[in-house]
Amino acid sequence: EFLENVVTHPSFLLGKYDTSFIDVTKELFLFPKKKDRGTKMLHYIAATTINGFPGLEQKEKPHFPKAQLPFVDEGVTPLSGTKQVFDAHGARGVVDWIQQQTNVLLTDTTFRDAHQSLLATRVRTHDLVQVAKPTAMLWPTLFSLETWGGATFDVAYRFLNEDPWERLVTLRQQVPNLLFQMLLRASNAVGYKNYPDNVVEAFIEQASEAGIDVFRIFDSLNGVDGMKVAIDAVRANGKMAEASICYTGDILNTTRLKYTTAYYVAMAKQLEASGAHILGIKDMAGLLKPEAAYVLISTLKDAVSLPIHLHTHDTSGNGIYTYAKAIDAGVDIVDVAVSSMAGGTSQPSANSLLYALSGHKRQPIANHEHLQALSTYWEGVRTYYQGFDSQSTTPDPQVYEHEMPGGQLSNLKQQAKAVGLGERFEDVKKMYRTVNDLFGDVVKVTPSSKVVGDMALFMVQNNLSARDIEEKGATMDFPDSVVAFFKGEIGQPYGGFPKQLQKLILKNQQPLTVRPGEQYKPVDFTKQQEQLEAALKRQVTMKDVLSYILYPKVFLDREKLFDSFGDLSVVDTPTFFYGMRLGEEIEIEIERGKTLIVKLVSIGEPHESGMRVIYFELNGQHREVLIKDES
Ligand code: 3PY
Ligand code: ZN
Repeated sequence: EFLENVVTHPSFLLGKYDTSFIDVTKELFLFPKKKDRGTKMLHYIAATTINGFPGLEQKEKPHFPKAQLPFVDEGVTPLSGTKQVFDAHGARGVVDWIQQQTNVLLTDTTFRDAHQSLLATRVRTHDLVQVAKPTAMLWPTLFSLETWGGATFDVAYRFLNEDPWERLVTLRQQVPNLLFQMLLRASNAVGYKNYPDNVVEAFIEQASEAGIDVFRIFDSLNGVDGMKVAIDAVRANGKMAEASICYTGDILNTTRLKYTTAYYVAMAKQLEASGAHILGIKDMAGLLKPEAAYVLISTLKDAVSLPIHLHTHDTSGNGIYTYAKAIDAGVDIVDVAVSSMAGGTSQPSANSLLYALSGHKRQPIANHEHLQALSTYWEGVRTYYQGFDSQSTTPDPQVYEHEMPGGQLSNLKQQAKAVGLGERFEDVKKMYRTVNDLFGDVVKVTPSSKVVGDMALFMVQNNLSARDIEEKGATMDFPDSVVAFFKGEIGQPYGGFPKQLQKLILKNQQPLTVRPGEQYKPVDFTKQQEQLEAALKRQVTMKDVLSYILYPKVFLDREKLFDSFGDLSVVDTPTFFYGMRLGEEIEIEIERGKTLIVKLVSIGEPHESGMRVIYFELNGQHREVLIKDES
């Protein structure tokens, strides 16, 4: 692909040239357009060293001890697991298999929800892929690994310069024995708004092909209609539909009568009738208290014949207790994370649960030492992400009042800071609940939780009370997400919208009364593909097209970054976030057996234009990179 250049030119090779040669031989100046991989990487490292990483305050690279990977023999294949049951007997076979187990089964969320809830979803494929095979080897008794979905999809493109599809395919290659599970927001797919049904269907098809076996499907307002489209598509692809109920409120609180046990039972029956293989209980904020868990799970076990999979967050500190009661009530599967990535706004600790159930007839089957080895690795990895770590690891029983989902708690804190309300976060949390009550007590999970969060910030920022909204709302401009919500664009809340408030917010706009997907025209994929190919000047895959439909700007921005810096998946995480220290030497294995040795030799003073020269050695060769100092 190198164009003809001076040293390869025939006249040059024959020694037939004088100075006029340069004037007449224009092709001498056609240098290769694309920088090579090493040069692109040096540009990235230089830019990050000088200008830092977006969202990280600290620029100077700290000294991180290298995370210790558990030793596993590369030549040994992991023990067979649920994936083999699925491949041999299909979804129905897995359901039967679950129902034959005495011991409670576990799903490990470390690869998805744990870091979404603790580390702002920033964990990179680089750190996941190394521990994927060890996890498969050391924890073959898992029901599933949650590896994908939720916020990981857009964060990969938006902040990590990664392709989430590639992540999935790469992980799948390392884990032959476990079911891969993802979180799918029903009609919102992995986005924040409703999409046409054919987008949701195509997304499920592609995710199935890339390696997902179990789809945990939920709707942010517990709307079964919107979930049905996704359930049907999952079944059509021969995969497992874990249709989920989002748990909110408190079934044992006799003063809150909207979300009762009867409400959850009715929804569970609808989901069973809609073709679910597994019933998920998605307690996204960790509101399910232990006694309530016992009542809910035992009632649901009687009401439906599906296996039940419980998901909670340990925000209150009561997670293990809730699981113990749910296990006594017969829950089939619970979600946990390895200890160093558990607790706080994340899932309860697998390691702790294993100890807690010593002597219990349903104690999960796993090996303490193996879980500890995995936890040790993650303890090391977690330090790399300290700049994103919410460090919300102490129990926050206040969650029972504010009801904010685990993934949102740290996120909203950042958002509050960004609009100058960092000092008033306590007010924001209280306001979150006020907004919930004002909106008629709604299910709060992505994206409905974002609506409530946006409204809470809006009210705290403008010093508004619920009463102010009711009295003066007619003349106010509300946040876009709030208007869209009251228009019915993410669905109809259970019990409907508060009518007065809806009028105040929508002014003269007419709300939808049907499922949003019903009024959308199907997307023309061929047209989208042509558009995208024209914009990128390359061939694209259906996966690219879907990402572009879900996140047009984010997808195109990432493509630009990729053009400038190339594939950064091989760069270690401390270097990815902080660049290099002066004099530091690192190794980058760009492919198996091919390693670049990079040394940062010196950093030149800025020129008047703000440009600086960064001097590297790359495999012993002197290299200079010119970077604009943005500080
Ligand atoms: C998501 O939708 O990303 C969630 O984790 C909701 O709890
Ligand atoms: Zn969760």
